[in-house]
Amino acid sequence: MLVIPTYNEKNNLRDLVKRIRQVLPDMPILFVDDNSPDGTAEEIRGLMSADPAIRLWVRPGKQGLGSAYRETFLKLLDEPGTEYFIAMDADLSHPPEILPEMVRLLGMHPVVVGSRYLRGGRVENWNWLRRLISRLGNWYARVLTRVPVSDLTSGFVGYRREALRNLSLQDFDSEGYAFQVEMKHRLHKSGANIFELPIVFTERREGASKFSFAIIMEAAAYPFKNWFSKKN
Ligand SMILES: Nc1nc2c(ncn2[C@@H]2O[C@H](COP(=O)(O)OP(=O)(O)O)[C@@H](O)[C@H]2O)c(=O)[nH]1
Ligand SMILES: [Mg+2]
Repeated sequence: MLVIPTYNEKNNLRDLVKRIRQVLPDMPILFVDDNSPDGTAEEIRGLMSADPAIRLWVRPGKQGLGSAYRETFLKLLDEPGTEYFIAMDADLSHPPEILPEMVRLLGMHPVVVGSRYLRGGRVENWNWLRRLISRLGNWYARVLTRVPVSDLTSGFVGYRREALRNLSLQDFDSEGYAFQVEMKHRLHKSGANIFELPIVFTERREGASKFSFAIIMEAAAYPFKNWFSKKN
């Protein structure tokens, strides 16, 4: 199952679903929308009328990406059936064309990360400052957490059900990029092997990024807090 959180993504959805359906015609897709003011949920309901494998959960208001994933995974773990969950962004930054390969790899690995910083991966349409922040952030998070993954802030991640079940998701406390780092860190500590697959990440053309100074600060604090609490 694909799990796609949305906040004001109305203009990306048609293309997103079209590109997913070209490679995975029947894969269930769950959108988790935080009651976007731009009418994202309405747009999704329109797509659902033509595609019975699309589902939508609407939450009452914007509560953050980490909270969207935590709440959704906790609910999905109570529903039997689905073998794996693939988290991806709605803004077409994560190439849907790689999904069949990710699905294949999830047959062999508990966690598969779409990585920009592996040979063969890259980022398109970011300026030097945005690239530098991401590179430095990843380097710093990797040094402090010691998780051997080249793209710790990636949000394009496939999880086998068993990998998520061991995590105590209700105890997480981060949003934004910090959430992505915390997920990989906790998976690594739980003993899960994390496999990386190179991807070409393309910055969004439609809609606005939720990237902000507060999100950078939170992401900077997570590895530090963690490192500090381990040493003392
Ligand atoms: N449900 C939900 N989705 C969110 C929230 N914040 C961001 N998203 C979604 O998370 C994905 C990544 O967000 P984006 O703004 O592109 O972040 P960036 O790629 O770091 O610039 C997109 O699909 C957003 O619509 C939120 O508070 N709630
Ligand atoms: Mg984005």
